[in-house]
Amino acid sequence: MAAIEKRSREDWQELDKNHYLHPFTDHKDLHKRRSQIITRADGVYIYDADDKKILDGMSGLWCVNAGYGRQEIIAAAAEQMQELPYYNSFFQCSNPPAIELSAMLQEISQPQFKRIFFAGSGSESNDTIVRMVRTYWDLMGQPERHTIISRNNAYHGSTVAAASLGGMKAMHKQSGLPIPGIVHVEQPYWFGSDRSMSVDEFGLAAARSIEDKIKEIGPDKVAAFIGEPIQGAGGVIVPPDSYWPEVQRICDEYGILLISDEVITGFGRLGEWFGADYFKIRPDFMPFAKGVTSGYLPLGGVFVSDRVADVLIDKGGEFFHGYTYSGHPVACAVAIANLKLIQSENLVARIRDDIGPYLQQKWRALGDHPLVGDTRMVGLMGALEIVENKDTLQRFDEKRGVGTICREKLLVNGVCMRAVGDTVICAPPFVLSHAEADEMIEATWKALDLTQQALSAA
Ligand code: PXG
Repeated sequence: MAAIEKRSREDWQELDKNHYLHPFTDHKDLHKRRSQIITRADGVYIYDADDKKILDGMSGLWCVNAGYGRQEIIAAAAEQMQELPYYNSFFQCSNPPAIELSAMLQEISQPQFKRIFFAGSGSESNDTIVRMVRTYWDLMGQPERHTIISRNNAYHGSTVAAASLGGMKAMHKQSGLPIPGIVHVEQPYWFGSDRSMSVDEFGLAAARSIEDKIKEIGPDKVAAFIGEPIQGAGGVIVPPDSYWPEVQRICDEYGILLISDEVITGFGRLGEWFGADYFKIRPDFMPFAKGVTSGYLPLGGVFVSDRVADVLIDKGGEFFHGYTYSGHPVACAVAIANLKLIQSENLVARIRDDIGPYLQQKWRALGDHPLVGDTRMVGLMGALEIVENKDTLQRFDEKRGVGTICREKLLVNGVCMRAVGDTVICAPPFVLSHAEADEMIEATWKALDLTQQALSAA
């Protein structure tokens, strides 16, 4: 018997409205419109309950990197479910997929990483890091090194610690966050600044806001700095070239731990295995999730550098932290199949040398549209800024919701992207063909035209 009943779109929408509380959703608004029910997917396309075909320009939620319907991944899950669907990694137990995956992850990462801690999501991975960072400094005899520096508008997840690390003001306001010992500095978003400095000057200034904060708090009280190599949920914010080298200098100079949040940028999205490789930084921790399984099953984790892991191991004592699903055998088997597929199809090099440059060039050409004030794309992670005045780069009044209008027009034209304010962002699957890239760009130009028409009609 099939686990899922076949129902009409309307029936699903009614059940959805009555029983399902969605993440990051204004339910009152949703109940007026009803949900878009996605029923199946193949390659880079998703299909809704009316069988409308939509090019998934967001890889689900930045995760379905290998594309949908990959039989190797599906088979790995089914086989592992037959063999051992679950067992825990507590009480001195382990399982082959978790062991194999940890070894495989160290092979594709920088040499300081030999050990992996598994979690179920990116948020859990960042919670793990908060606890591990503070435990590390305790073990080092510096318990006063407690404060973690993050950035405004960062996204590191939704649990209490991860949302505290994040710099989303609205999230903080809703639940009395951040928790103590987490502070925020400037994000390296030149376009969003007053643009009085050159891009590189601005990058240096944004990095030096970390140094200023360290001096303000006291260097002996700062434990770590966390940043996404490119901020994703915040609007695909690509830092100036001057930014990350200066951040690395500051972390080195003050001896603070560097955390590169690779939940979006990990596993190839920028045309290198990790964002840290792309920006040539040497982090002490890398949280990951999403692309490790191409989203086929939930899995997260943390690359822990020898600097930290050696202390945790050598000093002994129990680290009182872990999850039921740490090292879940089926999720780990799926990750192995996914990474093998990315390797055998050379998808990371394909982003660096082929589909990346191809899409980037076309994306840049969208900058000719009268509504577009700026475009940026690294690997397969891009953004365009919608502006009211192309010469002054003046933005629209945010109340007009221009980004959302454009996102809706994109959907009408068969492409799914995200809008962050008036920034339209995309992160398509790694298997995107040239023809599909063309289709994505044509739909975006058309959606921008339709947005312009809607604005002049208003
Ligand atoms: N770090 C980063 C950099 C992320 O992007 C998380 C941590 C948390 O991962 P989990 O698996 O706990 O969700 C994320 C998640 C969006 C959006 O709207 C982005 C994320 C999640 C939900 C929505 O762009 N990123």
